[in-house]
Amino acid sequence: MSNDELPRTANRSGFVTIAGRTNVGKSTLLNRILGTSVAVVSRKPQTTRTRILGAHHFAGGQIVFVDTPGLHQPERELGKRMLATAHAALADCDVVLLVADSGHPPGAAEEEVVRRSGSRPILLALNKVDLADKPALLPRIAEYHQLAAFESIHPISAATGVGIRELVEELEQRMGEGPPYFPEGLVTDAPDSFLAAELIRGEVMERTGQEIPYCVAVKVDEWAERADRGDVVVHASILVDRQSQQGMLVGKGGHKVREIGTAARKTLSRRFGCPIHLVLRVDTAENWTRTGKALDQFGYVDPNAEGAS
Ligand SMILES: Nc1nc2c(ncn2[C@@H]2O[C@H](COP(=O)(O)OP(=O)(O)O)[C@@H](O)[C@H]2O)c(=O)[nH]1
Ligand SMILES: [Mg+2]
Repeated sequence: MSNDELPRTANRSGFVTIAGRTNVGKSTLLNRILGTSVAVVSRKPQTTRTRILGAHHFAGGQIVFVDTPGLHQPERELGKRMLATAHAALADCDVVLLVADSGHPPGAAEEEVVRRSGSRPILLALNKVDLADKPALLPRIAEYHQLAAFESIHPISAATGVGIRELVEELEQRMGEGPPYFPEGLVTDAPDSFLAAELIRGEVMERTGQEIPYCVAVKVDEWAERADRGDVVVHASILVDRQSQQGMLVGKGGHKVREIGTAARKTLSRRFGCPIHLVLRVDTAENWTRTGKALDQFGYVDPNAEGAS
C-alpha cells in the first residue's frame, strides 16, 4: 500500500535525518520548519555537537527530524563523537534530507551522505538560494543529478523561507503509518535547561575568535522559575578546556563575558517568552574536549558505546 492510500484515520510518522557538511544551514532549516529554535545556529562550522530531535506536527501525523553534526575531519575525541553521532543517525531513519550549499558543487561530504544512506530515499535541499547566482542554479542542479538518484531536489533558503513549504509537504507525503512519537504540540524532547545551555553556547560561538568556540561547553547549574515574578533565574557555567582560554573569554575587565551575557539574556527571553535573570561564570575543565569521561559528563555521548541510545 502506498502512503497515499493510507486510511484517513491512520497516523503517519517517521524519522527524517538532516545530514550534510558543516555550515550549510541544517540547523537553520530545522528551526525554520519548526518555527522555533531547538538547534543552535552560528557562522562557525561545527556548531551542532549532538543529535537534536524536533517534531513537526501536521494534520494526521508528525515528522521527527534529527539534526546532526556536520560531516568533517575530526581531530579530537569530541569531533570523533560528533561524527559517530551523524553516522548513526543516517543508519537509522526513514528518509534522508541531504542539505547542501547551492553555491558549491557536490564534494566528498555529499558523496559520503549518499553512500551511508544505503537504500533509504534521499531528498536534496539546495540551501542559501538567496545568495545564489540565479543563472548558475540550473547547472548546479544538473551536477547534483549526476551524484545520486535523489527523490527530488528543492532549491530553498532556510534564512528567508523560500521553498520550505513545498519541501515539508513532500516529506509529510512520504510518512508511512506509524505512532505519534511526540505528544501533540511538543516540539522537542530537550529540557529547557539544555536548550538554554545550547543557546548560550551559540552566543559564545558567535562572539569569540578562532579557537575558543571549539573548546567551550556550557552547563546550566540552576534553573529556577519564579512564579511570583514571572521570570526565570538561570545560573550557567561556561567551561573552556585550558586555563589560558579562560582570560580570553572573560575579557578585559570582564567585558567579553558581559557582552555574551547581555546577548544570551535577550536570546533566552525571546525563546522562552519571559524575562530571564542570567548569571554566568567562566571556569576551566582541563582537556574536556579530549577525554571521554568529561565528554560523557557534558552530554556528548558516544553512540557506539554500550548503553548509548
Ligand atoms: N544567506 C543564508 N544564510 C544561511 C541560510 N541558512 C543558514 N545560513 C547561515 O549559515 C550559517 C550556518 O548555519 P547552521 O544552521 O548553523 O549550519 P549547520 O552547520 O549546517 O547546522 C549561519 O550563519 C546561518 O545563519 C540561508 O538560507 N541563507
Ligand atoms: Mg548545525
